[in-house]
Amino acid sequence: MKLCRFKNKENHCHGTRIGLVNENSTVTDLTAAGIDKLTRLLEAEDPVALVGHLAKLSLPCLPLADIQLLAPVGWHEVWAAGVTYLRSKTARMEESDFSANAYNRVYEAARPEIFFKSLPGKVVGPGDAVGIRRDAKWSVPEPELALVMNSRGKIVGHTIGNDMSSRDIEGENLLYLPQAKTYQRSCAIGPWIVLGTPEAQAREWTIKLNIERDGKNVFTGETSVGQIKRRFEELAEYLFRSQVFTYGAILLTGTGIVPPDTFTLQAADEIEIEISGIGRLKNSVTVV
Ligand code: DO4
Ligand code: MG
Repeated sequence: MKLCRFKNKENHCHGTRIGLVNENSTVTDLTAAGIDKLTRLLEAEDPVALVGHLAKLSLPCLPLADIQLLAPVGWHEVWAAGVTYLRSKTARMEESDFSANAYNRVYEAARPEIFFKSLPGKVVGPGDAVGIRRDAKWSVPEPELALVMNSRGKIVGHTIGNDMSSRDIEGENLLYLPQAKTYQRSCAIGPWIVLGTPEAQAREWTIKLNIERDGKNVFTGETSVGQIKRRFEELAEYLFRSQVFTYGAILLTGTGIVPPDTFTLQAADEIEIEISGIGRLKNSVTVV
């Protein structure tokens, strides 16, 4: 079951709506049944059963082509786990002058690396532009599986996240991590939330990254969710320790795809992230 936030392309006066994406490329408008926020579904005792019930009602249905998908982030703060893949650990150890050991230690430690990524209102949705910092020389996308948790810390769904990063700024000094990670347009999420997939099944999914420049492919990479070192519930449990998320939270689970060191994003590049059990998140690149 795929849940989205959308706007009707034709009629903007209806504002943001919540939808169920169907197999035949249509969207059932759940807002017509009084669902005006994603949290109304994600906070339910059994979101899959509730959406299943709503799907049987006679509700308006629109072609996907006629709507604009928005980031499926209501009032959720976005956080990110790091160094959860061996690939991320080794790339970061190489790029960093004197903090290399910190990555090694956190990869092995009981406590994961978790950092704040974005306020909900600042997340970029499908089709919108992600940003590269104008003071960075080495910028990359980080294609990541995102866990969607309700206010009780329960993982209720999955979506795709792009944890945009300035590698030269992080590599210069680990204390610059918030500047390398959190800036205007540094986080994209979408295209929708897939409900109710057990972890064992999500671990079978593959993640692919494609980057195009002037219509030509300049990077392709692939990894598997199964290579994430930590269990999803372990990450969720650490995020919710001594924290309250009134509307739930989204947690990016780390990257396992790192382009070669000679690669940096440029304005007008097109990034496509595909996760096999979810779909595709596409964004262009702009300098911020
Ligand atoms: O340690 C810095 C950030 C790590 C990260 O974002 C990742 O591994 O995906
Ligand atoms: Mg990351």
